[in-house]
Amino acid sequence: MKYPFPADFVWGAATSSYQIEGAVTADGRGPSIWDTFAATPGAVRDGTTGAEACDHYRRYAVDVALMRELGLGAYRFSIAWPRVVPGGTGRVETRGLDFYDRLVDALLAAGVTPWATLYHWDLPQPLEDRGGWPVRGTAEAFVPYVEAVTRRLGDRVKHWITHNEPWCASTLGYLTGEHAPGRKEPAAALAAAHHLLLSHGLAVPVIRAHSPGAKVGITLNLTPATPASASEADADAARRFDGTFNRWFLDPIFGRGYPTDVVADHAAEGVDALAAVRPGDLDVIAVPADFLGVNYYTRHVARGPEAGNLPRVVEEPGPEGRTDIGWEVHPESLRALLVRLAREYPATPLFLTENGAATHDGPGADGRIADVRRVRYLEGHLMAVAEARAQGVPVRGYFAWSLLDNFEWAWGYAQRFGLVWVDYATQTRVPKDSARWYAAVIARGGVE
Ligand code: IFM
Repeated sequence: MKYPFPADFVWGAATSSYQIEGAVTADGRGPSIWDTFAATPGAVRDGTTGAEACDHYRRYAVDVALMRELGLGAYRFSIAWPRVVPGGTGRVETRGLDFYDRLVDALLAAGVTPWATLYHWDLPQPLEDRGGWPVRGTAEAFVPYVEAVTRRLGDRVKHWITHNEPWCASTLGYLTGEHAPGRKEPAAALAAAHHLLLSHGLAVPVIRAHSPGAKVGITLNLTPATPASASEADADAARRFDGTFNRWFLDPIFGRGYPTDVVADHAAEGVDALAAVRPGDLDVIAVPADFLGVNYYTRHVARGPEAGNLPRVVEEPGPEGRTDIGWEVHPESLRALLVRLAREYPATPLFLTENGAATHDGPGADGRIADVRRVRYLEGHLMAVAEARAQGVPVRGYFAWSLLDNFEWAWGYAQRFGLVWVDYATQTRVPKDSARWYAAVIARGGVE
């Protein structure tokens, strides 16, 4: 085999609560910011919501059976805060916890290790009504929610991820307004990022207290920035993008505080990027974690400002093309990213907690789904992981995004990332060719 992986390598697939569960009013679940946002005209491109999604809340046993069939070693899912604490703070809804209890037991019975993410963007709406992530109280409210979940599941779930992609939750949610709650407030976005990180730091000891021996980490979406040319302006644009996308989250987690160059960029625009930071916060955020989760999809090519504009991301043709969501396919940037992480933030095991491609391929006349481009994408990126490992990078696992086609946020159902096709009208699941291919990779323990 050309690209072998060790026997203890974790082979998984990932999903998130709002994207697959549906059943948004079942068993006492409260509203989340995504229920509100998706119901806002124009917020989601195809006008859909996650109200039904893949109906996983009711069909989880079918989905766990699929995981077993594919030979997955692990399944990364997220827990919906509004199912567990519908009001954001206060009363715990036992029926919400019961669902995750059933799911975890089904996974364990199927030989699939559960990896639970505690926040994948579905903030209880009552907390947004009180200010959302830009308000410190939201970080504080995260702690009792985490305690309720880990008290209930911590005996069986031994892999915990506090947050998924705090860059998206803060920047898309509060700066560009493309995601819930759809606010466009630069200062609020910076405060949101800080409180997301603070809540991570506050949650880690709570998880450890209720889940003895657990491995705890956070997942960042890391997007390498390549300068469009050798010019100084393009190099500086790449530095800025790297600073805001990657280092703004990596550096405080690894105990280095917020990157001073990015703080200075903000100051030059009259913004105090550290306004929400209180004494002691950085120590809380820097709590040692057991691993770093890396979500990688693409790179950005950065070009310097033109006529007073800010630096921007430009589209390069890219030798390997783009997926149907428009993201450049660039596995080499994944290899380089992993090598860089091991060099600049050493001694932390890494897990690819998401990687995948959006392609529209659906069933042919024979019912088969020949998603050739997804297979090529996954193969190229797994080869990049193997190469990074051969260079000494401690990548210990890989989770394909996603197990199922699902609600792709502001795109609605118009983008399909699944290994498994979902017919939303009938809720039928059909494994695509990529699912069969991935099952073979898992069975062999590598890519040929
Ligand atoms: O669907 C999302 C997921 O929720 C977070 N990471 C990126 C995926 C594809 O956009």
